Amino acid sequence: MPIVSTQHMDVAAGSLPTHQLLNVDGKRIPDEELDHHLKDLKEADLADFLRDMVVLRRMDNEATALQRQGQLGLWAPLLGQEAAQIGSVRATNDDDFIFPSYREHGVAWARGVQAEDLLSVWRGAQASGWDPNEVNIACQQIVIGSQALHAAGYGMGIKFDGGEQVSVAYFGDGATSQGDVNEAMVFAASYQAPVLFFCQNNQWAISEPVALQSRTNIADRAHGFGLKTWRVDGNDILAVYAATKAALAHARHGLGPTFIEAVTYRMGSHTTADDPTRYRKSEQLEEWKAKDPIDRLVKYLHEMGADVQSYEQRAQNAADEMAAKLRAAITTMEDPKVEELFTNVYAEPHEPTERAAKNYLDYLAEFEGGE
Ligand SMILES: Cc1ncc(C[n+]2csc(CCOP(=O)(O)OP(=O)(O)O)c2C)c(N)n1
Repeated sequence: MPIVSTQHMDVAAGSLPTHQLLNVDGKRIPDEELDHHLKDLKEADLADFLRDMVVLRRMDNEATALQRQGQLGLWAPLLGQEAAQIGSVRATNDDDFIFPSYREHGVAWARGVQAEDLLSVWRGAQASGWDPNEVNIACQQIVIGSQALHAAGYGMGIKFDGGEQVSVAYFGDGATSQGDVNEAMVFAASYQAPVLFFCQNNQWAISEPVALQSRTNIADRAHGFGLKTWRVDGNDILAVYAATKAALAHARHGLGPTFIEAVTYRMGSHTTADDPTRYRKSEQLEEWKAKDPIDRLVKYLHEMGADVQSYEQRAQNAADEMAAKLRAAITTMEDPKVEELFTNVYAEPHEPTERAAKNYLDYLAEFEGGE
């Protein structure tokens, strides 16, 4: 496959500014529109953001290694997208309901999902690693963009019930080309439903660069549906947090759906089954390495005069603890029984499914040792 150059592709200059509250050197940039959404953030919260991102990056590394060691079937790395995920989810209320894609491990983890429960799905040991109603986050969605429809429907339900919650859909830049996402935005806008569409523009949809499929900024697409929209530096955790707070407040005030484009970069492969060196150049990686979200927050904490060393140590300890527990759980996890494939397909007894299960088990029994 040739490496696609997008340099000749002009993306129409967007009408929306890209908010950046922390520049790559960790210097705070005033933002008239978003600054007040940071007013309640204390130094301790920033230290927690740092811990979250460090733990998350470690989880991602561990998962990639576990896949390479044959312990997982597949993994979709989030390397580079830590600020986009942590900054947004930490701005939500616990009862805001989230509909994630397969890459939002950080969002699920921040909601209280244990790393081993997350990875159990990628091991093929469970169909869902958690009960969505316990943590207000749905299972990870592989069908691109369909969770946006679920979020729109949930948001309409909140509106009909007169609730205070917001429904949040996470998806990638590629998903914005899917009919489902566009239909979801139409419905959410028509019903003025409390829905936040949160797009992590990580520049790639597998091997397809964003400029190839969208000749405008992604944020400008959403703007066209009449959604209040922000475009933010997705590697700047303060900008992501503040914009998410703004979007959620908008919805809670009954002003309808919103859209955030968090501009970030997928530093790893699309999944562990992908080799990105076949379609992208290393210079691009170097460019984005300099914009690393964790380094940037560390620089800002230094600027503030915080005791960064102790915060980093605490983050490291939390990452080590998570990693040891994760590895122990995954490497000793039992394989599911074949017949479990057929359970939970229907809520009520379902004769054709029972017949299919019996046929399959009879077939397997023909082989020596059964399964
Ligand atoms: C409906 C559907 N079409 C195609 C695919 C195959 N597919 C898996 S990931 C992907 C790219 C998605 O890119 P993007 O939305 O930018 O998200 P990212 O993977 O970058 O997080 C595609 C086309 C799929 N899973 N579902």
